[in-house]
Amino acid sequence: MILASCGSGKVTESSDNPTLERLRSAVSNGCFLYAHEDDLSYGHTWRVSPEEALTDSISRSDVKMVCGDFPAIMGFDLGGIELGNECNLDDVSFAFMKRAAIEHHRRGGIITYSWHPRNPLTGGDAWDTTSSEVVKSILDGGQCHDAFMGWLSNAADFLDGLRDAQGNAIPVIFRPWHEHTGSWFWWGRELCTTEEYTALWKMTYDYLTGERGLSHMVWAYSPGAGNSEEIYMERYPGDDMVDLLGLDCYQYGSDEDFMKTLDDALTYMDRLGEEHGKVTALTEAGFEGITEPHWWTGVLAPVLARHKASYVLTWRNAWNIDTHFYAAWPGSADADDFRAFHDMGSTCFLNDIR
Ligand code: BMA
Repeated sequence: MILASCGSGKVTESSDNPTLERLRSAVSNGCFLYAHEDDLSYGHTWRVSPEEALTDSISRSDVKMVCGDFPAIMGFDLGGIELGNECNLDDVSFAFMKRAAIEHHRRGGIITYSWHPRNPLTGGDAWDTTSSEVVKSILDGGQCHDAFMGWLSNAADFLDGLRDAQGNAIPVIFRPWHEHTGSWFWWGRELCTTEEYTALWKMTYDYLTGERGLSHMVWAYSPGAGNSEEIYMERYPGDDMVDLLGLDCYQYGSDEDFMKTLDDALTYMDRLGEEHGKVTALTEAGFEGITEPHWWTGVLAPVLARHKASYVLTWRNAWNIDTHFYAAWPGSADADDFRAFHDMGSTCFLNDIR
């Protein structure tokens, strides 16, 4: 049984999903977990190449190099698994992704998966919004239904392979069909109806949990930011198919604008979490290139301190795009502030939860 400690409190044993229980206990201890996308796969100046996928020691991490600790949660993306590719859309080998997830779990951490699958109707990528028939085409009776069920099967095979040394399934957080309140993915708001979106979620949920028996996953719902509570909940699939209420919220303008947008959303999410009995989280966040050196303790942490989000995941530090990073790296302008963020009593990294 996994126990987690955070701040001064001690967590009780799980009677439920152990991952969900650890998130809940962080909140009841007044803490939140820090998560980083692709943290073990590459950083601002390095990467595990596909050739190193089976030999790398799984020890490099920009976050660890800066603050001495791994993130508590590691994010990975399944985009490309649907086609049976060797690497995902950001060139991370699925073989490495599997090893890294199992190792992070062994070290006491938590894993979350997003998925940017390609467009099953047009053959384009997840951002191909040229047709508003895509979701309809993959639902039962649609022309791409059978092919898409094959895609889901490939994703299920990968998720089912995430097992500890004893063969037990690892209870990952799964976050499909994200940012659907915007219209930049083929499953976005203007690309399908509410009924089609919720049917897509149900089809995904029923297949993975029912047919494939992946009942240990934590299902995260993650609309984009900047919307009213009504839009946030417009396409909510239902309490029986969601475990966690998430939010994807990035800073594009001033600190004040970001803080207000985040604060407004987390305010109604706190309430919705209570009403629906769900834990909440900032499932994606960040400020590309982090040009504000005190962003961690001066912008992000003060808003989170007012709310009940169980974790915050900042997006990836791309090794091949100079300004595309969302966590500190050795020598980055925000590195001192990131260390101060790590040292705050309210933040949990891997050493705090294992
Ligand atoms: C986006 C960017 C892209 C990346 C995609 C999926 O936000 O980081 O470069 O391909 O996420 O990870």
